[in-house]
Amino acid sequence: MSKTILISNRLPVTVRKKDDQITFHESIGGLATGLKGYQQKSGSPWIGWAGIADEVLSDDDKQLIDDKLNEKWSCVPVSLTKDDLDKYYYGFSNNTIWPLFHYFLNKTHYDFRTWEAYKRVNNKFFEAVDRIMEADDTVWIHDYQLMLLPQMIRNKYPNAKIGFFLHIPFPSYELFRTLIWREEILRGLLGADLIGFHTYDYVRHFFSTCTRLLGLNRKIHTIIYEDREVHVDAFPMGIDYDFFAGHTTDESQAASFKKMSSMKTILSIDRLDYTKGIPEKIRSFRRLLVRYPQYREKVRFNLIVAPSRVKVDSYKRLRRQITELVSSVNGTYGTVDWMPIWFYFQSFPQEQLISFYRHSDVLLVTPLRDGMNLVAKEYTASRTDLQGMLVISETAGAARELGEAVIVNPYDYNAVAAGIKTALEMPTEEKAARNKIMQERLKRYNIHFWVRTFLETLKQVTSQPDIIAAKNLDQDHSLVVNAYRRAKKRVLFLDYDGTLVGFAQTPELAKPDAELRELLRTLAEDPKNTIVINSGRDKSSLEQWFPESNLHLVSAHGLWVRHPNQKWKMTVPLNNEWKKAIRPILQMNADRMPGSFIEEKEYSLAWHYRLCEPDAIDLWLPTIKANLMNLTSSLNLRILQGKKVLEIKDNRVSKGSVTPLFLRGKHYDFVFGIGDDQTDEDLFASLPKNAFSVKVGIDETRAAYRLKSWHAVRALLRKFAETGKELEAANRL
Ligand code: GDG
Repeated sequence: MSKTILISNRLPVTVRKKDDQITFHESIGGLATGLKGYQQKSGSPWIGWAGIADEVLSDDDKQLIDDKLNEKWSCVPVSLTKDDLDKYYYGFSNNTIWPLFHYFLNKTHYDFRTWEAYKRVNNKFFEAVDRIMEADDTVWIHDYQLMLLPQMIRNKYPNAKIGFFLHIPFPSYELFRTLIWREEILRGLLGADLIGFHTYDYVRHFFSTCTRLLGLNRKIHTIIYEDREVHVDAFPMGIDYDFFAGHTTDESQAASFKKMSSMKTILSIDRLDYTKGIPEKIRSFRRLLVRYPQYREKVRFNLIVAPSRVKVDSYKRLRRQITELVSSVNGTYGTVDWMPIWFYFQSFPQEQLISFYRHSDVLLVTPLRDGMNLVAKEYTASRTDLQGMLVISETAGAARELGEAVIVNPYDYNAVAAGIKTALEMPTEEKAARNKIMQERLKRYNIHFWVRTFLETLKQVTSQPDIIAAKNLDQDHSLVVNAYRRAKKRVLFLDYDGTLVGFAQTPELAKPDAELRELLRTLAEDPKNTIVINSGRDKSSLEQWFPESNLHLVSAHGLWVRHPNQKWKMTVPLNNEWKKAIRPILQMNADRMPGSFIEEKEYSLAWHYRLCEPDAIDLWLPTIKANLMNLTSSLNLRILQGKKVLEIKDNRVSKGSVTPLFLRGKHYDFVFGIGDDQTDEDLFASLPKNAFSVKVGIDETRAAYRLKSWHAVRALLRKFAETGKELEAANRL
């Protein structure tokens, strides 16, 4: 039976070793808590690091840890060395990706060694997956430490169902593009079938990055990547609502909180991190005391900071900065009876956190950037009395769902101070009304809902029947290879760019490689074969690239033909009068769209817009097309939508218009036509019914068959060549 494998940097269980004693502890954090419930129920294996460096452990320790984690928690530990942790975790993950994705460009460090470690450790995770993976398993990968893993798994398991969820923000394209390894990261992620983010803003940024950086096309919810559709959507992570709402506070704790109840209390709980805006929060609190002095001696601020990455210098500095700010505020405004800020640099047991939630009038969540922020949700859920009010910054993902809270700009101290005042003074009924709406939402979109919808969506997007009728030849070449073997007289029409070679950035780079030359030579030398290179390229490129005299060349989408040992011949007489009317229109658009240009071919005008801003194209293309339609309707012209190109061409010239020249009176018993873009549809349409028409890629087609990429085309052509050689050898015997 197929299983679902969970993968994250940390396991939900943390291992510690003290005085040679190995102990096991529950990991803290939203992700661990969130997925634990699902894992326990489903028995899914969970792959991750157990929180202890490899060097610290003896072989016996490792065996014990492996066994215990496996038996008791279905966990599979990935062992990481101190060097891995330094470079992959503290280095690339936390010094490059974390700051950049949280918009801290000036804290983003680049180091090739950490990038190498990131690749290496992602591969370690892959090896761990590989050990337990079966072909039809589902994997759910979590977070920014493992962004290369989806593609690594895809390479070995092309049919695996792969989901990826990013727990931190996905930044705007303008930020993301500054990353040195932007393309590798993006392609790593695109190995998944489903990519989930907390909010639609992140989804939008991801789409915009894929279209701009990789020139990919998108549909409403999907990105077309190579031969697959990658589904991208928002899945805001929820909390275990019933746990927080149903939790009973123990009496002794309630009593100690009552002691501070003579005062209004403001609570803040963050991990020590510069993204959380802790110094800014303290300054905002100081602003409250300055602007609204009536609150002096009337309010107590419980500032809880959970230690994190404490060995990192910048975190040490942040801690110092917080301590200094706290003592400055306390020193300036404190009195004999009153200390404004109570600073706790420690982690609390969860029950105690809930007590804090229940006894605080205001929760102040003001990160400068935060993927979601579960603390905000936990607080709101814990307030079963419907009292208390959340003040949250608009740059936390959770603000998108908690619109009834007081929403502030965390950089604006006056606004935050005013927000705290609003929350403190909000009438009881209003608080109740707002909290009720938020609680209803949190109750519904809880953690179970999150897990369920993500996994159901993954199942749905990976089990969609092939929407395109064409039969896929990738798994099984035998049908076409057998027909090739049986045939006595064959013709093969081969498109060039995107079919025989991959797409190259510049036309010069697209010239055939040695393997392709050899392959075509072998095929063309077979006396049973007629090999036609049917391309949109100009005559001189084809001539230069294919000097072999036994290939038939068709250039300019069928305008010119050159048979072996003959001269180029024009297939239709051209009249280019129409260009005078169309060119100015295209020129006007080209002038208005930076990055676009016009290419004039003998029989067509092509407007290329590959480098244009995709939003501008989405906006203008329909209008431009409609205008051109009007103009061309009375002429013998056709508008062709290619890949990032709009071509207006003489209707009599097409890749299909040349096939009769080859087929007429020839009685081929094997007709094969292959191509990857819109212009090849004319070829497919012109072939006889029993022909093998093959589309390369996943776009809609009238072809009968399909191959996924130019690599697959090469593989098939190699089989043709081998078959030919086998037949020849058999004949010689
Ligand atoms: C990432 C994203 C996103 C905190 N202090 C203690 C403690 N906690 C618990 C809270 C909460 C969790 O840790 C913190 O969750 P957050 O969402 O606030 O932040 P992160 O875990 O840093 O990180 C974030 C999240 O992933 C989920 O996708 O929301 O944006 O950065 O559950 O209650 N728990 C205990 N003691 C503490 O002192 N026991």
